[in-house]
Amino acid sequence: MPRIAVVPGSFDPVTLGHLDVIRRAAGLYDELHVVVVHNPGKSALLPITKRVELIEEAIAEAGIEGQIVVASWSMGLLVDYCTDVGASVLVKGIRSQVDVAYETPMAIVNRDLAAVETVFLLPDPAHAYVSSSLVRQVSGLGGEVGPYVPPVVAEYLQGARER
Ligand code: COD
Repeated sequence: MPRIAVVPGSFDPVTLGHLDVIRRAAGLYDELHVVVVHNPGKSALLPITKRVELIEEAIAEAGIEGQIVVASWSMGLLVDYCTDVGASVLVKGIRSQVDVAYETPMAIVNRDLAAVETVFLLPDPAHAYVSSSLVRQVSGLGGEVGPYVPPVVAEYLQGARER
């Protein structure tokens, strides 16, 4: 049986921190689904279709090896997506105690709901402070986001500012 995992997130936009988690998760599983999920607790910058497109381009640009599917999910519980594609694992990045506090209840509920386990990966220290909200803020105020995001995302945000 192939080992299938899901890396979910808002990815608004995908950052070098996300890409590092995707790269390492792709090395651990036979098939990886990177799934863009709307987080009702956050106000979005990019439409979901654009986030999917940027993730696909960033993965290609970075030459990340492995069988990777990029998708979005808005049909209900994330574990329903997992069940649909035969995934038994969610992979999430943990940067701080704040992430632990946010992710722990969800991990327990997802295991209760559908026997989907959550695997937490610690960040690459080089990107541990990077978040999409930081990128949105820097970009919105006209700053340089190149150190925090894949080149394709930096180009897109620069273009969006000039339009
Ligand atoms: N380094 C390492 N990991 C990182 C970094 C970084 N620099 N930045 C972000 N991450 C990790 C985050 O900790 C998270 O695990 C993941 O990457 C995605 O981050 P974001 O910010 O793009 O996405 P979030 O946190 O807004 O996404 C939250 C989800 C939508 C994934 C979450 O709310 C969820 O799992 N929802 C499920 C909805 C559901 O079914 N609920 C019912 C049962 S719980």
